[in-house]
Amino acid sequence: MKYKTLTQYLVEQQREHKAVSAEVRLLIETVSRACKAISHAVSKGALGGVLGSLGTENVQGEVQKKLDVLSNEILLEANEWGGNLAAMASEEMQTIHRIPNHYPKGQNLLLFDPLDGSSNIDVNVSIGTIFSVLQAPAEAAGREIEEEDFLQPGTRQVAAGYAIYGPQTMLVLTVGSGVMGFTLDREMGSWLLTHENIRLPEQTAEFAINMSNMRHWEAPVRRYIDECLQGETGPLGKNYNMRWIASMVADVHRILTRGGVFMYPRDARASGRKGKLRLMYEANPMSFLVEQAGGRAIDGAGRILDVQPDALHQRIGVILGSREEVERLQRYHQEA
Ligand code: P6P
Repeated sequence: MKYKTLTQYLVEQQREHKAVSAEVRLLIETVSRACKAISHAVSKGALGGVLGSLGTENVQGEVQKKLDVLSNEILLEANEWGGNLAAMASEEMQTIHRIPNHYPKGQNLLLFDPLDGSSNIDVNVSIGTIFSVLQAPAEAAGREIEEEDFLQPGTRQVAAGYAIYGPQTMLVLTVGSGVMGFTLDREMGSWLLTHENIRLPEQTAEFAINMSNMRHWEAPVRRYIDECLQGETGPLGKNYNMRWIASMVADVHRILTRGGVFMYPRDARASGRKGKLRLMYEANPMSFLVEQAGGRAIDGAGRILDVQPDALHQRIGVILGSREEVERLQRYHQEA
């Protein structure tokens, strides 16, 4: 079977829908090349001397794995020279990364979690890269980009996606015209459009949450999970299955593929009061993808994409996936 390549898809989007400027097309192609390099490094594992920790902590206070830092460096180096970026921001860096003056600059802002789920690296479980593309605000023209220029609600994203480094390496992408899945053909080095117009099933019988945090959950989350656990004899009238990979990219990819609801809600812990996941480069790109596939994404009572950020690394509660389940959870939060 002949598959369309990522470049063909992006050129068509640029030509037909004007949803993609030449700058954004080049940016996505550059990010996809960086993800190929990260996939290559990840797949070497112990043979590449890239497993294990560096003994340092990132801005989140999390132990940095060698591959976290390597993946971050790959993305920075790949994107600095392209001329289509004004600046970048990463989970691994405290401050924004401006484009060096000897390179041309563009209008886009790129945010990424270079290697999400990295606690799974050393145990050979799927991990991924998450990215989000915003446009520099018009008032930033002629001046240096500041952190505040990144603080835009998720509805302003012009593109978002993730690469998942699993049994296959895939790139799942939206430019606002639905969600497309590309599988990496390692022999050709091409991203091939194997999953066109991914649609997230509106109903599900599968939830994903870290059950060990149950005692910390807020009432609406507790109510929903209790009802799921009651199975077909309970108010939801069906038996539910549970999955938790502890790698957001892998959990979200499963949900985009077969439905489900992913939950990392805020909770009563000091560390969980605002949630664990980061708004700008985890929740927003994943919410854009999920909504483009027909799903929903909320932080409790409200839509994640509407949240006005007030800090680059701010955290947020995340509930996303099959429309019917997420709308039920939103009702439970509103009734609380
Ligand atoms: P826990 C990985 O560290 C991550 O940021 C997400 O990819 C994942 O969904 C979550 O944290 C797992 O958290 O508390 O279950 O280990």
